[in-house]
Amino acid sequence: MFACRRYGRPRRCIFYIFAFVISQLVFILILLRNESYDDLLASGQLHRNNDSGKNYLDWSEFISHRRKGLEVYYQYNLHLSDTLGVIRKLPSTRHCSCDSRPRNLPPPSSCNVSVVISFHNEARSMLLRTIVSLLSRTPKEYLHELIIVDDGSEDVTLLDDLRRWMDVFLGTRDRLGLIFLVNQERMGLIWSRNRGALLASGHHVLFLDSHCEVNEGWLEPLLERLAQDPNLAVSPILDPIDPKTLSYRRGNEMLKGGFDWSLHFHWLRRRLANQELPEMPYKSPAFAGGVLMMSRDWFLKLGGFNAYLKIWGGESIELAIKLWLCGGQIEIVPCSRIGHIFRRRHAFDFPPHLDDHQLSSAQETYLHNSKIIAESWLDEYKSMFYALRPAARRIPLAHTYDEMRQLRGEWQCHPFEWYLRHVSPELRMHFDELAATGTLRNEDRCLHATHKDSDLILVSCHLSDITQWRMLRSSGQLSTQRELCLGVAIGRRIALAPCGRNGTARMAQQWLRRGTHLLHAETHLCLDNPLKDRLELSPCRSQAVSQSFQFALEMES
Ligand code: LR7
Ligand code: MN
Repeated sequence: MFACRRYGRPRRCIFYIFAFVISQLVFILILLRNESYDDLLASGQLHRNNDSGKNYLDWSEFISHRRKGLEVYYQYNLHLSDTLGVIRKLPSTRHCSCDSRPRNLPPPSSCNVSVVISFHNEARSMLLRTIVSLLSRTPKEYLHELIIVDDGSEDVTLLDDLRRWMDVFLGTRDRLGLIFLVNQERMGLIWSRNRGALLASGHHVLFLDSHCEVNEGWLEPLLERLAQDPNLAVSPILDPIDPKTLSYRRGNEMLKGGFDWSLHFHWLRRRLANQELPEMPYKSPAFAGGVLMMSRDWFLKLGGFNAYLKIWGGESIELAIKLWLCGGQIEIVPCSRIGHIFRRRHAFDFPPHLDDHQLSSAQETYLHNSKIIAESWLDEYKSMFYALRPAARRIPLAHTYDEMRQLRGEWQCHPFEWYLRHVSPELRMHFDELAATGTLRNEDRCLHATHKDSDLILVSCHLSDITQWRMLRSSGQLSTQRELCLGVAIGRRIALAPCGRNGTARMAQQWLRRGTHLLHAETHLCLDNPLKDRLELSPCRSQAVSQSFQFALEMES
């Protein structure tokens, strides 16, 4: 002002100063907007943890916009998630040699990735941390696009807010495609992921849960493997994030993925071959859970996730069987690490679709999906599945088996026998070792071991969690899924005890099959149910109905 007065034209001068200040402000704003996330990371702004949500780009505002009255139970520590910040430093969990190894990567023009994240009722802070960890720890040039599917969540403004948030966050970052999809009605995880993959245009497609944090350098080791074999599909090692404390721990690279004859997922121990280092990629009968990456074309040629499956469950097991039998392979790559919150329970409802009162709708959905897998791929071995999951017989399927088996003909896929022989000796061993399996019936009741105190009772065979027994050929032991064996305790009492490996404990647990009788090897007495509610041992009588026990599935001897 003073200067303006001295030069005699105060009004015009004030106008110039005003214009100058405004232009500077606009310039600063543009600069801020254009600051890429790399710059933000470099300036340390994205690493500020535990600062009560006051992160850059209005993180706290974004997460506080949860629709009022929305009370969703997430099955993890929501408060902690909200206060952790948009990104945090993670411990390095992979072997140190992974950091220094030179990577032999093809150019991004021939191997970039589309990431598909489908979510149903995910906490905003959790979803955002998943996305930001991905954007921050993935080489830009290899990340082709991000496809986010809101699968009918209750927080209906989330996706729009996210879109705006990411607009600011990404700034001038070029080339990243962003696709936001909403399922007005919930379609379930399996269809949502297929929907995303169909729209994807990257070379590879990767599926991620909405409560993950990718660790440094997660993508390169996976890409390197896929570049070597286009029919391969890969999984990282999943590092567990504790749902209560959100602490990030190291996942075990000595495990591979597999499943049992009920078609439930299991981890299997692996053994290192001569000269094999634990950090080297290794073959696996199934994926590490549901996180997997493969060529998009190959995924779609195989029909994607089996669209006969509903809502949640089984899709990665189905894809694993399909891949192995139809010319692909699966590898787990220990140098790639992704953190995932393993929740103890489902955080969402399953829509009821049958009126089977014995099963919860979650169990029913899983059983429905498993039945489709069994009918589509297991050939004669499906009897194992039905023996262990008898309730599956009652579940109606909307499609014919021919429709479901169509792909097998088109791709000239191997029979399931091939999978047992070449991919999962563990599953085959279970088959070879078993003399009998499934429910154990005496007249109209089945023998059940209660979960709480492992009491033995005789109950309706339709009980949803009825005990599935396994009788081993070699030892004659009769065990539950919790590795408790049926034996004879003091006073000739029939009781359950931990399965003995050798010696007297094992002797007391040895049974011989004589027709439909179960003969106790040590005492030469037969299992009997004379009062219809309590087991005892008594001299064998060939015609006694109370001594006749049938397994759901009895193998040929
Ligand atoms: O109706 C639904 N719609 C969805 O979009 C139900 C769920 N979802 C979303 C959900 O928000 C989550 O992001 O689907 C994802 C998986 O559901 P979770 O996290 O409730 O279940 P989970 O962790 O037990 O999932 C495992 O099993 C699933 C079976 O269908 C899938 O295979 C998941 O990928 C699998 N997750 C993992 O193995 C963890 C690995 C991290 C990844 C990817
Ligand atoms: Mn999950």
